[in-house]
Amino acid sequence: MSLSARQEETIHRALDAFEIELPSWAFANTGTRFGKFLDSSAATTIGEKLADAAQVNRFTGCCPSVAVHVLWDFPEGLASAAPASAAAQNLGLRIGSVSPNVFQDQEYKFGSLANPEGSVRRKALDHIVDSISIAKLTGSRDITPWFTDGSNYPGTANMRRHKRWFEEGLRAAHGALAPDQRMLIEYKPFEPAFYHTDIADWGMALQLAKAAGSQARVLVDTGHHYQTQNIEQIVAWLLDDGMLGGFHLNDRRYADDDLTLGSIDPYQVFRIFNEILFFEWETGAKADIAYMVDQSHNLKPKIEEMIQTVTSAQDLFAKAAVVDRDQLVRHQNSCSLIDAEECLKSAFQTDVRPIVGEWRRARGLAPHPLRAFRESGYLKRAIEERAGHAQPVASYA
Ligand code: RM4
Ligand code: MN
Ligand code: MN
Repeated sequence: MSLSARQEETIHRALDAFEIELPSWAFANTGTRFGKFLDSSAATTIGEKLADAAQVNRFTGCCPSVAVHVLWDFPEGLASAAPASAAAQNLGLRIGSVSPNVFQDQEYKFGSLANPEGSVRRKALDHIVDSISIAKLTGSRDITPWFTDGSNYPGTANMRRHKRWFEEGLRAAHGALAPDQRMLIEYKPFEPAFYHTDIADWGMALQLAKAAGSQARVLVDTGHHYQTQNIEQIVAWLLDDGMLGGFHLNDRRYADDDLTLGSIDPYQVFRIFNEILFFEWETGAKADIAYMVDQSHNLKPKIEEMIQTVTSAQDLFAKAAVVDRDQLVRHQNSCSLIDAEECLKSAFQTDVRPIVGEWRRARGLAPHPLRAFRESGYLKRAIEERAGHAQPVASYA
């Protein structure tokens, strides 16, 4: 399919409106539960993580914010907020979503908001409320709690009581939000709880979001689904109910592998973006969605993997933007199955890279961000400056 001037214009407009938030933890040495391989250019401090994120933004032009994890990035809690914001600002960035951490401390061995011990439930709630205060100081709109609560063996936990503790805890946390803040509730089918997880799927997250209050939404981490699950249908339903808050973008071959977005199944990512753009076309309203990356770059060079991620997301978003909506709806209405499917597929098969390159040029960016980053010499300088202090920092695994 060759592109008309109108389609090119559509791609430009879609990319103008497409911002992606980078995760601070993707620039640090992360790994699997079997260990971490050190990368001598990896960031260890929040300052270094922000500097690396700024490189991604510099070459892609679409990543103005960085998601943070309170315990990993703000060791001094509230006191870390102002310096981190200032550091971000100096780099042309801002601090984005704030993730509380109620899964790492020893007290959380048997859960956080659903711990049978009242004092631990209280501690978890206090930490989430503190995280909301941090988010107020950093000017962050979204709080993104993720919970490991659940159980590992049948008979060891009262699932109904856990559910009620979650309703109670999330409602209390919601009470601390400023009027313009949101709480995005993430779900995950398993790990580290392997028998039952309290917030295991989108239905549970949706129900809890509704119980928590009017500023709560669901966060869809693309890796947190069983194989063959129809993620775009979940997205379509949440959009229709006004309950889709945002994404943690990544890819997976099995589950929660935190691989590079689109590396295993780019058609899946395209279908998700297609549902969002279809919704926007039909309603005439922009979906209020935070697009965040959540990946663990344990083998690839971290900044390069992030540039690869962001440019893949832009390509797939651009492909979704060129779906001929009028034609697709006509085919759907007349049940012309082959024509409808071919209409969708021809957009996916379109080579949008020249137009995405044009979009970059028009904004003063290099047409090939990865190449331009490699030519900048930043990585070499980072390795020299950081040599000797590369170490695994607190993060997953
Ligand atoms: C979880 C989930 C959360 C992330 C943690 C570290 O699997 O994806 O978003 O914060 O990992
Ligand atoms: Mn996630
Ligand atoms: Mn995950």
